[in-house]
Amino acid sequence: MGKVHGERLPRRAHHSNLGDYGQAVSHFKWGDVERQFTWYETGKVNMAYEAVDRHVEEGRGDKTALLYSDPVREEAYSFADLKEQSNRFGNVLRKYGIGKGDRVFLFMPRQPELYFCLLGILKIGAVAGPLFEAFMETAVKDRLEDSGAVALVTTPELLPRVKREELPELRHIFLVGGDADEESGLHAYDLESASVSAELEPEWLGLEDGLIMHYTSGSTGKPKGVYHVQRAMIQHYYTGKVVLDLQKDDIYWCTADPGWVTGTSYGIFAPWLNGVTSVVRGGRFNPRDWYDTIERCGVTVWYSAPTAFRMLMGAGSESLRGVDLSSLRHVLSVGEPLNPEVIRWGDKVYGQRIHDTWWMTETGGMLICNYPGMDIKPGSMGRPLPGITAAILDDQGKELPPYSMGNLAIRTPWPSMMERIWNNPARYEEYLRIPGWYISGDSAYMDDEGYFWFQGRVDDCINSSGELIGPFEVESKLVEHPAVAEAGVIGIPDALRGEIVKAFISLREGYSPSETLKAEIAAFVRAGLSAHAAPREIEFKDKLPKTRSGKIMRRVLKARELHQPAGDLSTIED
Ligand code: 6R9
Repeated sequence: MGKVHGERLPRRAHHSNLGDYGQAVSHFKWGDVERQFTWYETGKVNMAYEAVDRHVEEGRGDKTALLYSDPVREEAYSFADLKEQSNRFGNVLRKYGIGKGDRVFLFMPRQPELYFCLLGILKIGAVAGPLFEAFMETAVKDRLEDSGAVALVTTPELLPRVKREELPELRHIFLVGGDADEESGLHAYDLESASVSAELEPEWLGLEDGLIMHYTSGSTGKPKGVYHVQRAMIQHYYTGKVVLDLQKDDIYWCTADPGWVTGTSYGIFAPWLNGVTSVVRGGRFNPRDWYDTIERCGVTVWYSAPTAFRMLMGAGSESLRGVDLSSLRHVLSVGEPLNPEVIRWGDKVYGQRIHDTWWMTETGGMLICNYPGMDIKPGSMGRPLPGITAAILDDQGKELPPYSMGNLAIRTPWPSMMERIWNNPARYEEYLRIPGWYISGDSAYMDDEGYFWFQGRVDDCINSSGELIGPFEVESKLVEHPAVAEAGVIGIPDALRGEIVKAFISLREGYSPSETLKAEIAAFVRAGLSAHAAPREIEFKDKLPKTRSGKIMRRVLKARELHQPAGDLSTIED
């Protein structure tokens, strides 16, 4: 564990691992990628072994795996360090009888222990469930309850948000940086992991055995537990090579938190399966800090999101003064539409074309991308990964010709496709309602060169700063507030965040509209769910548009808000 070394890598000419796109597509076989893993020899795998132990066994143990920094800590860990720390936590979990298939959740800020623990969970074949640290009580409880998590890793600061008395299945809590209280199932992570062996035989798994769960929002119902299995490693490894263009000496930085799928698939698995050094920056976003991280660590490959790029763009040239970003070789984006304006700005200030990539929590890995060396059309998400077939379908499942807008669909299966929606097989089947295809919920069109262009979500989900927010979850929280009778939640366009949450609220008897009440209601959602789900705008209405069956018509609210035609109103109440 040394200090961060400021070694700068020479800038290299761009070369594409894909070579010629057409050739790569026609010669591609997933089977060739699988040869990379132990599975090919033994029929068994373990993600944590492939991402960490394997490098130690092959003589790369001293190589830096994790370069961590936040405003107070600055640490580096080698692959050998990660192996040891994850073995230790795996042994702690085994000591408490936790093993294959058990769900073990993590609720903590980005810090090295989060990564040790997540890998430790995977080592023993348990299923990891990372939760974003900004989640509040209800959001945490819903997810732990639905998943049936038996253990949680958290910190003393976040522990008060865990409603333990309502979670009978949650038997063990490991506190990072906290004291034990064994009677109530509270274990001190630091003491426990120091007292067990550093050696561990991983649990050997099949490709269909559990790996990780991420909760994602839908337009109705509670968040969905998207369950991924070991085979996802095939896609993580491959996309790390051909899309992230990871090479042996790269210093790679994915800015996403592991509470979102990008922070695990591409913040943990893709770089480490490829044996590459991964940068993790703790703390909050701040332009100077971010540029400083790139310069100090010598980041060569950088994967971030449109909102972050827009915020950096908004920070202006002042934030760039005196910083040297010449280490950057490849810059990528995911999570929301990447504005052509941002791409042009990236060309100018980073000397790099920002490469957009499209995928979802459910797809587990990248599917439609801009590859290094490829002609980029600003505004397009790019072309399907070799091995992936994408198409635009109408609602009956008919393939549409170029330039027709419709449902963006992917031919099933692919390696990192979710294995199920936890506890909800019916919801899983909805994605597969057209035989042979996965229906993404996005609308898009394809041009005559096979590039895909994002148009919007088919459902009511709101994409604010790259985070999908389910309107139903916010509405449910809103109506818990004593003043709120009914609530309808929509996304409205926002220059910085893509979209923001706007709530239309009808008040209960005895309450009257006021700015104070708006602020109070917004704070109520912030405290109950999370800051990003809280409405940034609230409008009080005497009555909300509803269907005759009583469903609030978000579509109508949205059309009125945006001064657009509201479409078919045949089901409206009055
Ligand atoms: C990885 C991730 C998925 C939804 C997806 C789409 C939007 C993702 C995008 C994009 C336009 C891109 N999205 N990438 N929209 N251009 N390059 O973001 O997963 O949080 O599940 O969000 O995000 O609407 O359906 P997730």
